[in-house]
Amino acid sequence: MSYFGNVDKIKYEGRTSTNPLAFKHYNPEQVILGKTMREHLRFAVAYWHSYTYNGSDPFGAGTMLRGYDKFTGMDLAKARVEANFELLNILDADYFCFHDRDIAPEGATLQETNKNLDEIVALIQSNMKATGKKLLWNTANMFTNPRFVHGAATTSNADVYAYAAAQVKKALEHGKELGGQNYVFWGGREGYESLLNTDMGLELDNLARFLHMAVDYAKEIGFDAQFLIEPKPKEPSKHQYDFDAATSLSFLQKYDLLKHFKLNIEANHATLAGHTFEHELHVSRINGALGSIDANQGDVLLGWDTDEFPTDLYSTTLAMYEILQNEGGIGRGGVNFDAKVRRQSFEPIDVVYGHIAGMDSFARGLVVAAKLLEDRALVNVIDNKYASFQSGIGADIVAGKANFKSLEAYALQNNPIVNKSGNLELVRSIVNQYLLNA
Ligand code: XUL
Ligand code: CO
Repeated sequence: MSYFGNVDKIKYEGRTSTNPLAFKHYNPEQVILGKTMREHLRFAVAYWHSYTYNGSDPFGAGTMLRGYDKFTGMDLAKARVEANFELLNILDADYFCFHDRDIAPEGATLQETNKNLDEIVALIQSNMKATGKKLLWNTANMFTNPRFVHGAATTSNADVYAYAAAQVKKALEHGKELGGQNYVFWGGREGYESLLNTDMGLELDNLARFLHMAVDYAKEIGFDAQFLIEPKPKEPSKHQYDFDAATSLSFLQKYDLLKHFKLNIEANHATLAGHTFEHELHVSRINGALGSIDANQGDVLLGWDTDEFPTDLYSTTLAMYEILQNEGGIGRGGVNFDAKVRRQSFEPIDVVYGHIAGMDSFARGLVVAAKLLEDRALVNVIDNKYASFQSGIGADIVAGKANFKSLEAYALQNNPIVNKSGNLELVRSIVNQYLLNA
């Protein structure tokens, strides 16, 4: 059975190709700065947007036409597994990601839900063995079911807290079984609507206790995945506790969790927080916490999480510029397409086009970013701008040899102060030149 119209594996045909079912820039085995594109990018398909999303929005019903829609329950879940491995093969993508509730339906009890999950995880595992495809990360959906109305690890109801813990325990066991590279926490309902009825201190303490329990249990069962927090400022919560990278890092530091967690940075979450994608990647990187990325893009005209496939080359270039400068690059993380086709792109082939667009955009970003680094095009500009810290009083400051008295003595005799231009317009035109020519 084919769910994507018997499409052959997508191949690289180069930038002059007009074949819509070919890569123009993603050439998996091409070596850039000592690693293949495949190794740099570690592309992953998101189960939820690719197979379970039906195109509905707050004003209208689902529009997606999918060959497995004729099934329900466990039959539907099994058909989606088949669709997943078919799409991974078509895209030549090595990884996928899922929430527990994406892959198997909830039953009437937790026991039944877990039984459903176990069965699908076993099916996924046999497909992974047969195809060599890998799990980039899994996570627990603790936001869709009404029981999470007040949150999961930050709920006001201890019974829900216990349920959430049971859910994550199971997810960690499945992550281990499937050899997951990472395990993600995105706190969809971990936030608040109004402080008038919220005990924020208790909620944050409980969230930290929850994460410590997850770390302890993973250790106990020998699941050595990298734990990741995915920051997002709002939606569905009005205020989410993992607002952005800096907020998440300060939470992790306060609760002594920094050594166990890195961040999964999503482009559209960055922009919702009033930052650029590269800002969030940069904050993570300089704090040694850049773990993985959710690759998508928002719409400047809309204020919500539109999760579009990334096609903005400026953004993918600056994202790859950060990733290439990260120690070990993307490491055991990857480029996960947390992206969905538009409601009007309802044919199965649109999911393929969306991924090709995203993969080519990141591949192009990788090439341009590598060239910018190789030529030190921006590094030289920055070195020049901060040259005053290379010698004299600046070198003393950096070496920790200065104090207020020595700085005052210097300032009193240093007249006039001369600043250098930041040359921002020149810098921007250099980036454009590389985007067009690299
Ligand atoms: C929601 C979002 C999630 C996480 C995983 O905005 O990005 O899908 O990536 O829970
Ligand atoms: Co995401």
